[in-house]
Amino acid sequence: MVALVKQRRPKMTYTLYAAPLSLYSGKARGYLRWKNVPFREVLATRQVYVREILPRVGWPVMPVMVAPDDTTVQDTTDIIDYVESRESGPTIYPEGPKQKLAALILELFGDEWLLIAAMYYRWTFNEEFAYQEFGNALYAELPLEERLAKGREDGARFKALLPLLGITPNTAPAVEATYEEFLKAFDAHLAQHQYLFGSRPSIGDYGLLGPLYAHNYRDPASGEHMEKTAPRVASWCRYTHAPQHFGGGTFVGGDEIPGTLLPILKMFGREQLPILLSTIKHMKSWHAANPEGDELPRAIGMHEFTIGGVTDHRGVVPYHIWMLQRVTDHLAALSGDDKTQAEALLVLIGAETLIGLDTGPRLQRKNFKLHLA
Ligand SMILES: N[C@@H](CCC(=O)N[C@@H](CS)C(=O)NCC(=O)O)C(=O)O
Repeated sequence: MVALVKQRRPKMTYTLYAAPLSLYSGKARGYLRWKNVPFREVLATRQVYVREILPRVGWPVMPVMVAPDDTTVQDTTDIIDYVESRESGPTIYPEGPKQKLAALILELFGDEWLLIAAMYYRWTFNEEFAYQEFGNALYAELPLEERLAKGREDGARFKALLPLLGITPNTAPAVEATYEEFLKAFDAHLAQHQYLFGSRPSIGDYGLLGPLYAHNYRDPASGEHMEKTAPRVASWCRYTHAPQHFGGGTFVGGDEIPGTLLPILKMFGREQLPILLSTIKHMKSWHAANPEGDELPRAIGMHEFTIGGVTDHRGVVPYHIWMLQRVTDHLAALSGDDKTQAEALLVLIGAETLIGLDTGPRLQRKNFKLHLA
């Protein structure tokens, strides 16, 4: 006799609709585990999309979190900030203005720039595994052998996004070279520190965790490569995403930015920042051409970008500017010595353009979509 398993949403805990293969699910899950709040993870199957995600959010995406009072929260940044503002215990936002600045930058770098390497490595070296994983997550109710064919259909839609991310045969060697450079730098940093800023993880660690854990550690061929070339990064993936670990630790004293982080922060200044600046230019033109526009499309055309010295094209994504505005808001709130110190850091990492930057129309998330504020 087969037991009937009822999937009830417990009232006192958070629920995370997520899946093992999902990049941003790994980011949220790692954070919730460290924060040590009670939560249940529910696999985001097709049925769960239909029953929970679509009615709550209006479009298909994961992860989605439902709070104990039934509030729906979508987007990992909003999920983390929602929990941070309601739960006691240590915070993942450093108090030091420089560390907080670097942490916000690295969240953006992980979420949106390392995404390129995450998608490239999954679909170049782990394609069959990924299809099976799509099948296992979305069609968990089907017999194993039927899942692969279904997973192929869904996986193909994600693979088709590669050119929009600027991943082409032309950029592929540069994607590999810049990822190798990142791995080497992060591995060297982890020889000195447990996390980015000491023995406590920050919002920046969780930004990096998405691409590094769910794709580049967990996908078998990429994981093997990481174990070999950057074993400390593989170990960091394990403990940052670990089932339970002490939600404590401290950020290094004196608001110090470990010197070993500078090569990574400089990658942000050199590689990602120019695209963000170009995105702002496009956003301003879009706004001028759509003065009545309110909800933003997910992409507003294509633009030129350069990765590892190779130039190609990719989509213009307004969401990146929503995340950048978190960085510039933090900067704008600083004064006196804090401001001087933060600006000196930006100069050091080649991101001085961020000082006093006009980021274009103000953006906000409303009803799980991006809008002009
Ligand atoms: N910025 C969002 C991104 C979420 C996201 O892109 N999730 C992927 C799975 S890892 C997804 O569901 N994508 C579907 C889509 O974007 O249409 C977050 O931080 O939560």
